[in-house]
Amino acid sequence: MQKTLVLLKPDALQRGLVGEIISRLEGKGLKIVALKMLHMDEELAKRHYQIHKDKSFFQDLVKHITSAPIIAAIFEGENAVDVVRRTMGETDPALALPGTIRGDLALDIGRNLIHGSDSEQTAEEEIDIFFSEEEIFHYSREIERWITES
Ligand code: IDP
Ligand code: MG
Repeated sequence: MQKTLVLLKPDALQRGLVGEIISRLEGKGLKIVALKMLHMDEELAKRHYQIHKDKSFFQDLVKHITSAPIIAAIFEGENAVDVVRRTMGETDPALALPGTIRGDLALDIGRNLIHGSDSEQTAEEEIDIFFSEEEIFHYSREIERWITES
């Protein structure tokens, strides 16, 4: 089953939106298989966002993500990577559709609440950065057959 990394950025915690955001992803049917709170340091932030290292917003992004604690989670489910991305909405909350997390709860591209891996490959790499094997749970849910047909 596909896994994807989700980060609730410092703005999500500061604004008291952790429950709301996790609830939306949980309600969709995705399964939480890892969850923790941490304060990212500069090294971890630069590693996680290395693909953006030459972008104009890189310094601000690193500064924001390291400014206060975050929540890191792994969600599992059929097409989890794309499902999370679509539930998050567009990167720029001003363009994100109503009904999405960013569309409903955010205004500014630098305060867009949530990170979600953008491909299966990226998800695997990002999960490795944030979680050890022992922190990832393997369990079944009785309700699964009411969420997924096969
Ligand atoms: P994503 O979070 O939707 O995957 P990315 O393009 O991977 O978006 O960018 C990573 C993060 O960098 C975004 O979530 C956002 O916080 C920030 N960011 C992206 N583009 C801009 C920009 O043009 N100005 C300011 N911040 C940006
Ligand atoms: Mg991205």
